[in-house]
Amino acid sequence: MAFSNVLSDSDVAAALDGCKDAGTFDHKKFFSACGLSNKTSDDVKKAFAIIDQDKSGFIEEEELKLFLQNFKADARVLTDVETSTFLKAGDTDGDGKIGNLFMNLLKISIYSPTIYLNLLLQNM
Ligand SMILES: [Ca+2]
Repeated sequence: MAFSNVLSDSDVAAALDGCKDAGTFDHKKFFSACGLSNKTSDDVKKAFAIIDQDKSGFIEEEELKLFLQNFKADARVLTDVETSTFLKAGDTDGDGKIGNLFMNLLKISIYSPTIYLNLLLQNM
């Protein structure tokens, strides 16, 4: 399991259960339920690297669509609407993909001072 070093199995199961029906995915809820919101920026970077399957340094629309399958192989594919909402939430510069993280999403959903500080430092 790709995320087993970063997240607990029961948190992941709960997060997936919360969005098992098409149209119910909400990234803020998901990040919070799976525990990613409380992780250090190193762990978030690891998560980003897992989701960025082709290692392009960005999370593209196709990768977002398969987002849930990174957590569980037989999880559902996100709907087009869910994918585009998710993409817009993280695509701060409007280039159609999520780069400078993922952390942008986490910043919105939690405001962890540690993560935010690290993000600022990286961008200096
Ligand atoms: Ca990619």
